[in-house]
Amino acid sequence: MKKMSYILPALALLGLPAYADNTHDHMAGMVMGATKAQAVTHKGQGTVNKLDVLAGTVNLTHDPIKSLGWSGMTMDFKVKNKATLDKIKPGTKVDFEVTKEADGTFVITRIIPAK
Ligand SMILES: [Cu+2]
Repeated sequence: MKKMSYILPALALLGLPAYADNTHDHMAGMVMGATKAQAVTHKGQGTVNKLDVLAGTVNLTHDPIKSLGWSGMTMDFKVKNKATLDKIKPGTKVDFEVTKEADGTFVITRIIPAK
């Protein structure tokens, strides 16, 4: 049974994605084409479900974001500047801008109540 100890780890390696996104499959292809130096801003619209001003996080249901290839969904974001959450509360419809950080996470750089 010695061979088994080689085969199993090898299979596990093959099955691993290049990086893991534990919440959203639709982000999995996004890293490939991205240029490191450029902070590309993507605009989105959505509705806030909940927020944590102290932690600087917001959960929102966003519409499809074509520039990212995202379909509409509900997800958590970090916000760059917690003060931008001042005018936001659960149920607020928002326009927002999001950029991808060097570590692959998506961070909201601007979020304002939708007109
Ligand atoms: Cu999403």
